[in-house]
Amino acid sequence: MLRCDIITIFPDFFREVFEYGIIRRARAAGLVQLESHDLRRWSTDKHHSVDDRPFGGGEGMVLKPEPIFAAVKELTGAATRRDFAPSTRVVLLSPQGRVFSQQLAQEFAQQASHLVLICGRYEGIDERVADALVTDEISIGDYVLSGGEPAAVVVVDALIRLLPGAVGNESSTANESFAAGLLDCPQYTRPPEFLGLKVPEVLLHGNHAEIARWRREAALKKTERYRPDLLK
Ligand code: 9D3
Repeated sequence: MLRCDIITIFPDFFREVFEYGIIRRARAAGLVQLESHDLRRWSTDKHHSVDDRPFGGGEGMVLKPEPIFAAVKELTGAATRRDFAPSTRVVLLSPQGRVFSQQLAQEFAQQASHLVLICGRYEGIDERVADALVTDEISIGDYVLSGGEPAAVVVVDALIRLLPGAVGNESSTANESFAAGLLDCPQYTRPPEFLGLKVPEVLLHGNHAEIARWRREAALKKTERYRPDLLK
């Protein structure tokens, strides 16, 4: 059983998103326990503040260290990174992180028993969180989100489907496009002609060798067009 705790100022953001498809089934089957936690629960001042003005001046607010350290301590039992169990990963979702990948999803799925995801907001997070608490600082790509919450959903989704038993056919996760280094080939279903658009003739007959050749070619063409970086 993988335990996955999300620390956020918008816990309701996650209410429905984990209630569909593979994630819902994985939860119901007891493969993963998912919970989102309101960071304000660990704020100690009377205004329940979780942020403050940046030292040195500048725009916006910075998430304070104390509530985040307190949250991670309660959830993991350890005050800093030094004392985490090796199977505990504390992930900070931030634009400054290394870019998430299928390889990292696989590493988490294989090695982690407890994942704590910290969602950033505002202009940033006090860097002592990254220095002393976080085991992995992760971005999901080079575009600007308003916070770490959508990124946490992406990481959790990619990871859960890799847990043994989460996806019906075990070999289908190993076979996936990124694992193979190519994009998927185009797929078609009935009807063979729709709005004058035809399904490639070769797929309509049962020549499996020819179909396999066509699919490899088509996957290569798609990859060359959209993701030439994968071919290098
Ligand atoms: C690097 C941009 N920052 C310059 C002042 C501002 C900023 C932009 C967006 C600070 C925080 C955010 C919120 N984004 C995330 O928390 C985030 C994110 C993202 O924006 N893109 C890709 N992956 C991620 S993971 C978390």
